[in-house]
Amino acid sequence: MTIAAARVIVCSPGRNFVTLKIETSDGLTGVGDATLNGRELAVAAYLNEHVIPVLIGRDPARIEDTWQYLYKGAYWRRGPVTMTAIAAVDTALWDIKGKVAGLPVYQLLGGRSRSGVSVYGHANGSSVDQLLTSVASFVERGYRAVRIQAAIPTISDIYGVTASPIYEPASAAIPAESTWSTPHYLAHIPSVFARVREEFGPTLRLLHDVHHRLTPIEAARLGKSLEPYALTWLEDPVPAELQDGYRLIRQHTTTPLAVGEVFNSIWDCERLIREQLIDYIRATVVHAGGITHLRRIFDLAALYQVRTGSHGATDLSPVCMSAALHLDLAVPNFGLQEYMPHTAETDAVFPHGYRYEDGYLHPSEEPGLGVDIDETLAAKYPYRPASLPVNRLVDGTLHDW
Ligand code: GCO
Ligand code: MG
Repeated sequence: MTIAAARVIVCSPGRNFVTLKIETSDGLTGVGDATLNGRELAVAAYLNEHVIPVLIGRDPARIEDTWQYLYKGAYWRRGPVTMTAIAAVDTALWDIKGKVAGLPVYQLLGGRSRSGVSVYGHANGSSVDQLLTSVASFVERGYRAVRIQAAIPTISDIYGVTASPIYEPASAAIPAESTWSTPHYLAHIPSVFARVREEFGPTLRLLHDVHHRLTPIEAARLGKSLEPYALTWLEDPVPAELQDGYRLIRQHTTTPLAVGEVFNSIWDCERLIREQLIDYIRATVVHAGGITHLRRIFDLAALYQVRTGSHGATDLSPVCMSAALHLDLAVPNFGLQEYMPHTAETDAVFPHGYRYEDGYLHPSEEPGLGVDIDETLAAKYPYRPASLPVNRLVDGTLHDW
């Protein structure tokens, strides 16, 4: 059996997605997510111009060899565009291998290590009362872990806080601008967690995403001030390139740390893991080289008691979510999976067999990943330019968002 064809499908059923579909000489197909939010067409061009021509005629069973071929062969290693393109190929090949074996992919990864994949949802609100209502709606639906984001008085538009039920970071063709004030944020956020704990008690798992906006000493102070509320994790407290900062934060607080949604390879996190500077690694299939490479990252993390907490925002397609769930179910050191439901349009374009039930996601039991792309439907939703926002301090200085 050989790879007979491969094509890139760019569509926008509510938001942009890039998907790679590989076809074999035996008529099997496999899909991989290649969506890099706000930079979609760069990955599409990388796949079309540099990857697809070398895939044709290769043996689809040789997943590891294909991974090495694309990684080492490019010479220019790592980086989000390259690693997202490699991830798409790798994911599609695992899908095909599952179909050949007649097994869901998690069986090929060693089988089930648990009965379901624990997930967390996103609660937020423009007032604390609105936030509490949002948390309650997750608790009613069975969620045992909820990410808490709240508006900060005096800051009008903060990324990640929205009244809309559908979360969309890439809202405009030209980046939208939000504003930020660290003093106002640090003064407000502990009182938000106090209210949530008061209302929902000590056992609901609470998370919070700082989205890279603090300096290490500010993050240390935040972690300390949140200790009474026993967070499951504080996410991306400082920009991810500044890894020494994590040591400083660690010296001051026992609030657990989660990092890695922007990481592309094991080299981005090996020090954080090896020095036990983090508690959860948030790398995910689509941006970290596919199932093959993410498994390698997770295995390294397991040695250092770092658990997984894969990114799962709506800009990762149902193809990525399907792949992530197979890995989540199989690895020994799974922690928690982010889950934000997609729009009905997206779900229709990507028919999938995973399902949510009572706080858990369950991957499809079909052979392969259990997800596909309806290309006829996808064609009805052409690509629309959409950028991620930028963030400025109140004095106009460009800041991390
Ligand atoms: C999260 C993330 C997302 C990202 C988004 C970027 O924790 O879910 O921070 O909100 O900002 O995926 O494309
Ligand atoms: Mg995040």
